[in-house]
Amino acid sequence: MSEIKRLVSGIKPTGQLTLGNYIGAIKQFIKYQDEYEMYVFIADLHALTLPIEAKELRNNVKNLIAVYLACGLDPKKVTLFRQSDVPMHAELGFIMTFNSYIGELSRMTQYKDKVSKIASNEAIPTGIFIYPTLMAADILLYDADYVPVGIDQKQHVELTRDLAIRFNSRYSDTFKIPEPLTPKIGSKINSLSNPLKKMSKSESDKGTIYLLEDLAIIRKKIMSAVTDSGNEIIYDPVNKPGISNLITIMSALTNKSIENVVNECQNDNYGVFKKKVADVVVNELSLLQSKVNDIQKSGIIENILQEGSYKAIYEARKKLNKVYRKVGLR
Ligand code: AQP
Repeated sequence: MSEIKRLVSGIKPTGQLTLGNYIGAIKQFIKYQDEYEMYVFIADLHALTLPIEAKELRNNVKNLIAVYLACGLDPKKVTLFRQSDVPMHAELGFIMTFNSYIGELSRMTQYKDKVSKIASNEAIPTGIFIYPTLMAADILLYDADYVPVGIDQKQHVELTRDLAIRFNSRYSDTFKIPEPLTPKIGSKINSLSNPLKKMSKSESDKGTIYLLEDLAIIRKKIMSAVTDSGNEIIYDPVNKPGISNLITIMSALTNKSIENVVNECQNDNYGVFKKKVADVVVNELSLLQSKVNDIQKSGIIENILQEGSYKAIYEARKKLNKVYRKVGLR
């Protein structure tokens, strides 16, 4: 009998969750929970990478866990926890930082991207440089076989592999080498106002759909999404990124292939198609929002997090003890 594979993933509570997080990550988690053993966490330590108000962080954490549950993550199947409740993440993160090289961290596209957004007269926070080593620790603590990520995070899983291989060869076999698992459709949902750019929760603009925002505003954002020249529903991400992004959203939310979506809508113009996309998104998010509301009122969240953290601590401690023995700290 083949052993059940293990998946680890998390989302950082840096802001309100977006449709990109939903399609690229959460919907995938729901799909995988019946097939794999899963550890899903709220990456609250990662949320400190850039300055954030304590009150806002607390609020984001509360919303994130409620969204996880409302989307159908089942705490009986998935170990669901808050990263900072399991101190081994920070401890192994420290070891991983010392196991990394400045050159490889400087090559991370996300780092270069984040630095490029900081004004030249402003200081660059160290966090945006070293957070991939914490991410490596998040993954390696649990012997993950797979890490479900959107395209933007794939490079960090590759770095994790490099760090694990380096540690294993320096000290002896300690870590499982994980692989990224990227969804076929929706691994990068782009901004509605700039379809060449990823939809991100920290970039608050009219191109981002937030899962918990007013449904009328969501509809308006989709209806005013930037589209391309022409008026035909054609999937061509290079030459027609705007309409292709909307087709991807439609495909991911209806579970239809890109070809099916395009065939079904071939007689639509952009306006008609946008309305159909808006209907699908609003319908899905309206259900989600009412479930989130119920969950937040129910008071079950803290218990679920506590139970999840016990399980995670048990696993993480075993791995960290092993690491400490190998490097000479025990
Ligand atoms: N636009 C996206 N399309 C597809 N997948 C996405 N993910 C994020 N944005 C998109 C996936 O969501 C998971 C959690 O991401 P995260 O919040 O931990 O980090 P991130 O990728 O940096 O997300 P954001 O929204 O862009 O956050 P900020 O703005 O704070 O940097 C990951 O699997 C990610 O791939």
